[in-house]
Amino acid sequence: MGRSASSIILALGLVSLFPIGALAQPAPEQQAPKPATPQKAPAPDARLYIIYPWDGAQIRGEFWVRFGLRNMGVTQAGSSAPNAGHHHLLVDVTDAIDPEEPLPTDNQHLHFGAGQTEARLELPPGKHTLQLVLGDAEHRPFKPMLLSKKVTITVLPSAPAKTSKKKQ
Ligand SMILES: [Cu+2]
Repeated sequence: MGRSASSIILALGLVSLFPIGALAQPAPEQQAPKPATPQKAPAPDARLYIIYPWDGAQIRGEFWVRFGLRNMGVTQAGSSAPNAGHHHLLVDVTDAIDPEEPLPTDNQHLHFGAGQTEARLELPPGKHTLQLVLGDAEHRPFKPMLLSKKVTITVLPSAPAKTSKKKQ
């Protein structure tokens, strides 16, 4: 067997291996670092908490959620004001929050990028959890994360209408 035969085998091996390697390793351009500022630390004595509703509350209908933050300030999304962030309300979120990434935006991850400190919610009857997480200018958690205690509430079905059995 000459040198050419082994070259062919080597070439075939490379051809078959290449696509697997390409799938396993992201292309270099996808690994380019994002132009992100480092995540900030929260104030050491900061506390994030839900003022209302309290844990175990039973609620009928729409309700206000009131956000509490001590020893830090509330600012707008995009603002890099020192010692400040904006609120995010997690509704029925069971998966852990990624400590490095911006919080998702969907109906379970509510952003209050104008600096709001309360929100009106209407949830279907049943048990629900609410939790706050403070986010930085880029919607990322602080490092370490500043989270509130998780509050569990029960939304009661709406009261039966008194006129529901009226005569036709
Ligand atoms: Cu946000």
